[in-house]
Amino acid sequence: MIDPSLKVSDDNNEEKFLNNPIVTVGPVTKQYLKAVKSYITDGNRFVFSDGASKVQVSVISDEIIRVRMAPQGTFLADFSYALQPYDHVITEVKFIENDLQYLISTPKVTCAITKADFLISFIDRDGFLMSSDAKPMHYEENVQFGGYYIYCSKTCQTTEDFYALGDKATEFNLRGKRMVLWNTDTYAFAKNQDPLYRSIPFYLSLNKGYCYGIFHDNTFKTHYDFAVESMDCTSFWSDGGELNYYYIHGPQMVDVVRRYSMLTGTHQMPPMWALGFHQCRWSYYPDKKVKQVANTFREKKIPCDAIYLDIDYMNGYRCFTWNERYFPDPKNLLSELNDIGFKTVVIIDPGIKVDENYWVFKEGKANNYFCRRCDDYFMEGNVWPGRCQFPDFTNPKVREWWGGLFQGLLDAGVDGVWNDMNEPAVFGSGSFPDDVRHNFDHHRGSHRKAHNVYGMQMVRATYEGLQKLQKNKRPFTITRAGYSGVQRYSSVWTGDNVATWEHLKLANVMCQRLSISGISFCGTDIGGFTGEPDGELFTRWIQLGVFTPLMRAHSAGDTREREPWSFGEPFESICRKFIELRYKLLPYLYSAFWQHYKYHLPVLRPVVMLEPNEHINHFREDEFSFGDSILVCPVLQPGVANRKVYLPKGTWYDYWTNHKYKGGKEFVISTPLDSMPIFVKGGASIPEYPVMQHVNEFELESVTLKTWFSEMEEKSIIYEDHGENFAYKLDIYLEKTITVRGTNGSFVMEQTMHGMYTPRYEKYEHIVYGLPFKVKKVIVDGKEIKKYSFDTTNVLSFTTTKQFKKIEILA
Ligand code: MIG
Repeated sequence: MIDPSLKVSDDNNEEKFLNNPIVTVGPVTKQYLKAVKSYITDGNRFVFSDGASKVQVSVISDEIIRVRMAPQGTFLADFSYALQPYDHVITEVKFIENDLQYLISTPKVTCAITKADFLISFIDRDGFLMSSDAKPMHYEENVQFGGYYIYCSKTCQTTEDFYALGDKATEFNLRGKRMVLWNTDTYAFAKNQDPLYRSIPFYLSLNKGYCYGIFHDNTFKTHYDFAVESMDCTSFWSDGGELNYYYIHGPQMVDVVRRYSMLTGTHQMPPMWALGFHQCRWSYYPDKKVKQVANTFREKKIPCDAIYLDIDYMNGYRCFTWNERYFPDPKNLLSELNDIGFKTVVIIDPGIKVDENYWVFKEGKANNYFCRRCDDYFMEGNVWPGRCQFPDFTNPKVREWWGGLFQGLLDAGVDGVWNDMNEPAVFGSGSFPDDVRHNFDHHRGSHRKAHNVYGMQMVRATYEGLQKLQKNKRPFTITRAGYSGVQRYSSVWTGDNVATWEHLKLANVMCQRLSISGISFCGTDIGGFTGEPDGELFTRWIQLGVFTPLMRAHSAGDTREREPWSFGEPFESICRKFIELRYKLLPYLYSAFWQHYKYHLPVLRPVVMLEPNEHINHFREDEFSFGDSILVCPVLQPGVANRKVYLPKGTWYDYWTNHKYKGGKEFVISTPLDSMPIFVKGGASIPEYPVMQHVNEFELESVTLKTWFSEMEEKSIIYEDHGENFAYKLDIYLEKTITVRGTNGSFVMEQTMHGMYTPRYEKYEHIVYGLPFKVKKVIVDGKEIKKYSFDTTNVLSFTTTKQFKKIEILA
């Protein structure tokens, strides 16, 4: 039975072209794995064979098991753009063979392979069957391009539902849907239109409170069927490459997402200003117009940190140039903007104009950096500049060159880069033809293999270039296209949406979906890219935008002006109030980002993730938690005086009124236009900044620390650092934990800290809500303080130093 010839070599150099069927005559029609004939064990890797095909099962960590299939017995080169290096913990792996099965077990999960039919299943340590193959993995030869179409089908239970998969414009729960991953420029996309801009081959299954994920690390066009073709079967298949998936165990939903982030990485800490409000439009020009918009923000006292330059800032849409008529002195303009607290973000597209007098084209041509077709012609297509060629961002040399091209923009004072059209988009044909060749980091491939990673490698080149040029300053990038792992290099927006209420609802669902797909730093074009929102829709979108990690208003060039004041009163004042709320919450959002970066938690967490055991929550998609402690429910319909909001179990307080709720059911909450349902978890401590017109407008003297009473012990994490540099990677940061607990006569708050950063402010202004008793004494670090006050609703206020260790509030 043990067959040493099955050993998988790590040296894949000679084998990647051997995967074609050379032994059989005629194409291989659909083949299913047959009975397991032999196996070999090699540390934490196990290879099984049915005589022709091989399947490798490897234990990556206690909770992650990888499965690969080689149709003709030769595995493809083991290379991934998605994975990041990470030490995964493997405690102990047990291998057992019985009459029917092979069992590979970690302390958390068992992978079982049936001998008779090669079916693979995963079982929780308490015996719950998480997932099992509905049929053996199968494959079919692709005669035209070589390689195989590869297929995997898993049984689907009646109580099982599906989530994640990136940016799909459909219901949050994916059961009953068929989806395709193929990055596509989808101007004014419709609900249920598919595919869209990003390819994130990671889905979650949730059944009876047990959750697992499947990350299929395959860049070819990939298809999903969640119980459509057959109600009891979920399938995924790809048009090429290797069947190569990671089973990610939970059983908690949030842990599956965390483990996916360990595999594929998280966002870096964004510069603090990137969490402020961003104003974008296609396009602000000339320079006077840009200044006028920026000045209006300051005159009207509406906070804003970033303004964008869309394609018209360039000379004939040539990347890395300026239109000298509209922008005769970019350096001066950007420094004037900077003086009033604006960062400037500029767009850069992949298409490079074919123009022998244009240095970028000349350099790219001279160095052979542009993509070519199978017969060696250049890949040419029309985009904004006219006839263009396109850098092959899958070539490491090209990425390095590209990264260096940003020097000029940085010298002019540019603060961030927006990568658009990187699906890649080509006018007319949509994208590149399949036969375009790519370097694929020396693993070579056609566009079929590189298409879905092209945009990610472009923004990677951008990010890495900026990082190198800016030295110790955090880059800010935003991209439209992406593949799993793109979060390591960029934030994303959801592309060309429409100014309708339906799209506002989609915006909410898509950001939650991106967040649980590893892409927390996401946002939508507030107001809708194309079409005309009225004041009400725009205002409701701003409200949702406060709670999307990236808050950017954007609009197409053929729409009416679209700034927060464009709709007059009362909309302007309400927008101001909500943008101000965003700025108050900045230290809280920053702390949520830290928890994403450090502990791999998504910033937005849907209700089903908070309470996966309640089956009805499988279908909720309006409410979500923003970080640990704030639950919001955007208003998604016009003219409504109230709406239903589900609050998960536990104690919640209305952020506006401090009314206390016992969760676990739905409530009707009134929703006048100047409000939206926002709730804070009992026991939360939320840091707030004073309203600033932009980040670092003035030196802070104190931070407001709002704390809500709880009888249960609750912890909140507050994170602080320099805000713009990479010192946090050298542990120069401060992570504070506030722990609270209460009784009917006392409330105790304790603070612990670690890290090496010292914030410059000295004081906390405390506000404590929901105390169930009349306060008689406030003791800070053992000393009673006399200066405290409470209002008619028993909200307590007092001041302490930022270093307090223990506060006792007593009846
Ligand atoms: O073909 O740069 O999604 O945000 O304003 C359209 C112009 C190109 C598409 C982007 C949009 C941007 C627009 N771009």
